Amino acid sequence: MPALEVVHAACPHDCPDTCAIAVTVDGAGPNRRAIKVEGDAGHMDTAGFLCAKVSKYLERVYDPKRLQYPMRRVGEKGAGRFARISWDEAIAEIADRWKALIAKYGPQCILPYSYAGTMGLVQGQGLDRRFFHRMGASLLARTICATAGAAGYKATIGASIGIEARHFAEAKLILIWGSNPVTSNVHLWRYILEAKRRGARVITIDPYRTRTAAASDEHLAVIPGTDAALALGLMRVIVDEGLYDSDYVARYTLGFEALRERLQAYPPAEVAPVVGLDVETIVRLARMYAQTQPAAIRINYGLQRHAGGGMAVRTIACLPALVGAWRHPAGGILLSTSGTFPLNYAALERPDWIPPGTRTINMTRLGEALTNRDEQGRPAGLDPPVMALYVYNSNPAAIAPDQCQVLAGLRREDLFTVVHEQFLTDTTDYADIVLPATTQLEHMDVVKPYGHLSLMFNEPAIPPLGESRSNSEVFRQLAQAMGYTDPELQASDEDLIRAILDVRHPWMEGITFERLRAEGYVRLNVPTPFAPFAEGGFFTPSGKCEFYSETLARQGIDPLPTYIPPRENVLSNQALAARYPLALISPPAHNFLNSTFVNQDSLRRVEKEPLVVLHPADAAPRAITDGCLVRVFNDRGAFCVRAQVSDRIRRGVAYAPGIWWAKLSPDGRNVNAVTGQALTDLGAGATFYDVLVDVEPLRTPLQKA
Ligand SMILES: Nc1nc2c(c(=O)[nH]1)N[C@H]1C(S)=C(S)[C@@H](COP(=O)(O)OP(=O)(O)OC[C@H]3O[C@@H](n4cnc5c(=O)[nH]c(N)nc54)[C@H](O)[C@@H]3O)O[C@H]1N2
Ligand SMILES: Nc1nc2c(c(=O)[nH]1)N[C@H]1C(S)=C(S)[C@@H](COP(=O)(O)OP(=O)(O)OC[C@H]3O[C@@H](n4cnc5c(=O)[nH]c(N)nc54)[C@H](O)[C@@H]3O)O[C@H]1N2
Ligand code: SF4
Ligand SMILES: [Mo]
Repeated sequence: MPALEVVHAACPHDCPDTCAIAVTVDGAGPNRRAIKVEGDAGHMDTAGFLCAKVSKYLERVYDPKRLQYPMRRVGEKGAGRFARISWDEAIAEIADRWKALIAKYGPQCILPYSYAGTMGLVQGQGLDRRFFHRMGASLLARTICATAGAAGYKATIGASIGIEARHFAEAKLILIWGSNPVTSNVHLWRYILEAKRRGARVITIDPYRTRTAAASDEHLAVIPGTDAALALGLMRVIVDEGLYDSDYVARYTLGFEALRERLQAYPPAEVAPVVGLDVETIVRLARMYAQTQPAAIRINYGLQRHAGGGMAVRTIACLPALVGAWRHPAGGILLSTSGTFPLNYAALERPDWIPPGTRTINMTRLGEALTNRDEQGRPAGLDPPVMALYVYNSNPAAIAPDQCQVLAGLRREDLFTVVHEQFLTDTTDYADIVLPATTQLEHMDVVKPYGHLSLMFNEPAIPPLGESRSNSEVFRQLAQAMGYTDPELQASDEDLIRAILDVRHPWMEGITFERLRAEGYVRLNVPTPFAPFAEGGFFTPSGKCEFYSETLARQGIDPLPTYIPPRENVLSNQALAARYPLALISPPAHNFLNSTFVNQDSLRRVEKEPLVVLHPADAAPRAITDGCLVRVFNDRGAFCVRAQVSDRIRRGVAYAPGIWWAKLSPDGRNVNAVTGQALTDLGAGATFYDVLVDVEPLRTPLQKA
């Protein structure tokens, strides 16, 4: 019997933690099997444990429902009926259809659609980018998650760089702001618990009493989308009471006087009703924040899924400089660490191949792009129209906003849709051709985390299951079939990793392919302890923390922090609120990762079924009782779920954790039936949590859509 072998892997999921995984494998050749996945104890930040989801990764890899061979549609679109075909047939058919469409409409009629099914750089943004750039296909703006916050953070700080996760353990005050680390960043939570043990105070700002909020010292249940107003109110108190760090402000910030002026518009008494907290709480929080050092803020993407999401992140990101929190490694703010990695994306993706003038389609507006109609039904004027869609690393039929319009687009008979997937998802149901994809155990990759500072190597542990192929392998074959002879389109996965690492930067010194592969993960050569802005050195044009941003001014955007109310909110849109009085948010479920894992029986059993949580005071007048089936609706659509009546949610807000597969939901629709395609102020991002709805008990028998 051959000895067991342990292989270095890295979690591919869209989660800040990017855990180091040790995979135990048994056997050799085609019979090689993975028999255990566990956290790699050698990695400091991920600490040898995996979350509830990925500790069950082998169930996913060996799930009998895994796609094993290519298929062609035999039923109508949406029915999900397919017949097996060979890879040769599949690739030839795709290339023939694309060539014919390109001849008639030009290459921009082809739209790639992908997001973060895998965060691996090779399988997520390597040959796919090269291939579609070479083709001249429409570009996709990948805005569905984080662009608003990234743009807002950039305006203030200059780059996605912040407190290193491990330093949270040394903070004395931690604000967890629009973030639920117990669920979505559990390895940071470990450091926060350590800080708590050492006496830190932890305050969570969230409309819902999440697991994180419940385990915090204090929970402030704000009204969704109002965080910028809260941050401005806090700054007003800090400045009025002279609690700011005048030395840090003078040396390392830009625009303090203009900010001081702006704060005149945000006295706590006016902020309080907007954010739904009382004046005393705002004043107390401001004093505590300014007077407790080091103070760490963890913001995440939850609070930027609103009309003013970019400005909200920009505004909150001003706080640490105002009080000089950055002086200490455990002081400051963390949104994402991704800007700390100076990788060679240009070599990986070859943006220089994009034909000049190529259009960009915003993935958040997929419904509009596929139907060539805007949300009001007017012609959207896309010329050429989108005639072919190639989906990989994403499940847009479940995760994209304005589901009714997305599905109307996917149902088009004249749209040629290819979906490369591990499972038969909501999206594959609309595919003309389905291709089987490998999982993380079956392909090579390097993953760049956004919650810590190590680059992670993923060694293939087992051969591909059935006939499944990795994303990069499929693009190599498509390139051949399309007659694209560029050697760059036949690059191996190893070549691609070497291209990414080909940079000269002190933080990357000594980080080679060989070393990554041998060690499994390597921390960037950043100074230790990492206190990036202790003495200024921000990545903004001025090198300072920019309270005033000339860059924004030049784009015609307010150069100062400001509060942009949600589009759909009881104060800012009273006409709509009269018909749909409840603000709906749909953050991550604990046991799913976006729509991934919803079809994994053991995890779905824990989540039980899709639900909406309502406050007792909102449920009672609607005759909604705990456990009854309800219909959640607005002008865009409706979906049916079970109601949970609980004071965990603040009054006036409904909470529907996502992202269930529509076909595994009571009426064949999920929460994205009511979300919209409107974009954020900065970064053109999605506004998933900027939604008004009403909820009613289900009166008619359920019907599957
Ligand atoms: N278990 C699990 N982990 C995940 C995911 C998952 O689906 N499941 N998804 C992954 C992905 S793709 C991402 S982007 C991250 C997201 O991670 P987070 O950004 O942490 O995710 P959200 O849950 O969207 O937002 C966090 C909290 O913000 C609250 N919130 C919503 N709107 C507002 C607001 O306006 N103001 C304030 N203060 N709070 C608000 C929500 O109630 C939620 O508890 O998580 C990743 N990790
Ligand atoms: N209502 C609402 N909607 C939301 C959100 C919300 O909070 N509320 N969150 C939004 C956010 S933050 C995000 S990031 C998006 C996430 O949206 P997506 O990035 O689409 O994420 P998933 O739903 O996890 O779907 C990823 C798919 O990729 C597949 N996949 C995994 N690995 C591979 C691979 O190697 N190759 C191929 N070809 N496929 C692979 C998986 O099987 C899975 O079906 O959803 C957004 N939608
Ligand atoms: S999903 Fe996040 S916490 Fe879970 S194993 Fe992956 S990186 Fe770690
Ligand atoms: Mo996300």
